[in-house]
Amino acid sequence: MADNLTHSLGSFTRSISGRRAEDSTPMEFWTGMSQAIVERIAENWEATTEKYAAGRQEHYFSAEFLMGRALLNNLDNLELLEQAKEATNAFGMNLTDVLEAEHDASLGNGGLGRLAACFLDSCATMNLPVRGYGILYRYGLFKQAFENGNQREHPDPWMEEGYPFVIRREEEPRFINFADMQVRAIPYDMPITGYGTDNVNTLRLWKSEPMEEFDYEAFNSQRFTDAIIERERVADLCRVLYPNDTTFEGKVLRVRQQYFFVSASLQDMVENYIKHHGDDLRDFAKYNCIQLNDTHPVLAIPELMRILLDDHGMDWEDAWQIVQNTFAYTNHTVLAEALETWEYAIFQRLFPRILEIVAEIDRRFRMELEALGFDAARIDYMSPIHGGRIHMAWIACYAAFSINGVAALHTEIIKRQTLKDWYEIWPQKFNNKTNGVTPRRWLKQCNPRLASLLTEKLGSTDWVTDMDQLKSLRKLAGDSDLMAQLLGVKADNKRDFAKWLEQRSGEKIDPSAIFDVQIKRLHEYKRQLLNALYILDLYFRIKENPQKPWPHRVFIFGAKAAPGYVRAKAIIKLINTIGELVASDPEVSQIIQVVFVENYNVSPAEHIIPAADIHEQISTAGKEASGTSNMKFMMNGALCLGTLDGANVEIVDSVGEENAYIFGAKEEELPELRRTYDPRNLYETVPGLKRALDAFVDGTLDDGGTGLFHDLLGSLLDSNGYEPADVYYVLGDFADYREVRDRAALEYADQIEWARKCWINICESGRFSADRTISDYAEQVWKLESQKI
Ligand code: B1H
Repeated sequence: MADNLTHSLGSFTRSISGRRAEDSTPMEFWTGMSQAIVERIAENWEATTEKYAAGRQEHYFSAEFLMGRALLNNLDNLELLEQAKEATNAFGMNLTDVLEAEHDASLGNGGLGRLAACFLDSCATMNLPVRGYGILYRYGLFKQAFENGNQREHPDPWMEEGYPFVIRREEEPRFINFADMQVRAIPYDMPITGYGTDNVNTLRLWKSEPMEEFDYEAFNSQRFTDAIIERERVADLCRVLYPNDTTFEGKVLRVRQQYFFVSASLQDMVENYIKHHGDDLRDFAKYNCIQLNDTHPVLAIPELMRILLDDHGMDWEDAWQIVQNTFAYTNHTVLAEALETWEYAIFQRLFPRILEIVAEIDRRFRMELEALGFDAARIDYMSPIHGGRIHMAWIACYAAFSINGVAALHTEIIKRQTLKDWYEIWPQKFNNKTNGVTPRRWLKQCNPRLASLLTEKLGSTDWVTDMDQLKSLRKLAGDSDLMAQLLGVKADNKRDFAKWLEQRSGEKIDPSAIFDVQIKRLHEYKRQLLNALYILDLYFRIKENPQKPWPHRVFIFGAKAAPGYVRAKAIIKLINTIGELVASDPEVSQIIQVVFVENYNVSPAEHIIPAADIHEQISTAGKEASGTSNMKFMMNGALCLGTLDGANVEIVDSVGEENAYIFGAKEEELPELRRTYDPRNLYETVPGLKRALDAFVDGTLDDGGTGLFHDLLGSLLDSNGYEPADVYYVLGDFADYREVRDRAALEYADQIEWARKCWINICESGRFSADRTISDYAEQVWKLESQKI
């Protein structure tokens, strides 16, 4: 067998480099190995597709799939890791270097896109007939570079050097009609292997192309350049992923992207249905279900209506019934700025027929509510079209048979507030599906040392697909030798991370210090600013009393800010400037360090998370729908320093409050606290706060004369015409945060006791495996059974 992979690696690599394998680059080896993998799975992939085609299938519609790297995941799933090491070694290459050559497929912004990727992994692993549908963006999420502590964005042409894990299906094009253009949608299929199964599922990503390779008429009539420009207009559609996380941007190109991919995907589904069940579409919902990943694919609702009405001559009632039995909708945020509403005029211009259908949906909805006796104002507010805009979430709530939030607290908030009006009418539609993460990528692959320890203790690797088994190990927390082993694993991971960081950026960190990590998109509600304020205050406290036995700590950040989000960018600059202040101080820098990992992404996360001691989950209570890195950290034995928000609530419920560090105002307390909230008073009275905040503007921290730090300070202390002071309650939670964070750092000194807490977190993490989430969706929403090939 080993010979086999070595043989195919050699020949694929030679065919790519045109040189002896020995003289090929790590990138060429990566390509060669990846092609060898696709070749190996081809038969099972086709067999899986065929097996699923005639039965009931679920279709995960998402504008984002944040896949990260594919090769290690595939090698691990196919149990080829050892052979791959031997094969690369046979050519004088090292597998790690080959794996590190791979670009991340960053076709997503953050949690929502990564969740979709984890879900695909679980579906394949559980042999569920689920297929992902999305967009093949030519440029993924921008690459971040720091210049002078400021974020700069660079394009991410992630597949320009070739990407063997998508297969172009030239022969299966779909045609998409906009009022002002027609485009061809070409599917690119990515194989999704599962762990310990032969099934290979599919992620289908659409690319837009001109209707004809070439407009000969234009060419001949000397409008050659016009023809080229038209080609580019079509290619623009899939050019780039919008880099916003939880913020809606009403750009025409974005809604085009949305319609483009849902129309192509639905055409696929309908054709497959007809092929297997004939052209009477009334049983469509018996065989098909669609999960809408937030509102981005909600245009699928009127588009399926259009297909049924116009292309298949169905009447409205029959079509609407199918639609209502097909769609399920997941809400991912309660932030007002995320709510997708489109200008009426944009729909009119791009797809008038879809607008007509939405208008009819709106008309019928209003009639239904009138019949229920609702008053005019409430009906208007709830209607899909009002105020000159189309409200995507309202369409989803009306059409979907299932509406779910992504953590228990979040689901309660949408029922009570965000979607309360719909909950009152259709309580039976609402359900919770707490998020999860795949233990393959986020434990087995990224933390092989811990994985071996768990396998040793459980006597088999079965836990990899049955994470609840870890619970049985909880009782071993009293075993001090085991705790010492766990500490050894963490220490090794921390050394690995320190090495990785030094190679990547030249920064040297002390692996014996506490690694305290906050990695996530930069947003005010996530409160990286609260973290930064703590560090700044700590800096002053150390200066005051340098002889005190301060615990040594490395504060690690990773975060991208949306390019247009000025305040988020100011926070990045602030953290980097605090980092410089600390680094340039000979005393303080012996005790603490600040590291901002540039270009944070899936693969850096795989290095950071196994090395973390403490993870910061410090959002303003009620604002973070779930969070998913909290689950990854837990699985890897880091302790949560956090508020009772999102899935933190359920994590603490599982491990017990004594095995986490919880602080801050609770969601239900905040409205009352806010009524009398006076951040200026806190600034004057909370010890140290004035000193830290004054440093923003007194010359201690230099924003290069931009006024950015002054504005940040203003956002905390002053209200303006648009918003009150300190919307996210940063100063309100500061004192409690400081106390709990100080305590965590002190308690770290009792290493065995610390390890017990970490162990309990690991053992309780099964509840947060995406396998649990997906079996809940499959059973309760999708009504889906596994189909093993
Ligand atoms: C989440 C988004 C999101 N919620 C709009 N909402 C976007 C909204 O491009 N857009 O327009 C992109 C992303 N992302 C996140 O979803 C939540 O903030 C997390 O708390 C949650 O864990 C994650 C997965 O459910």
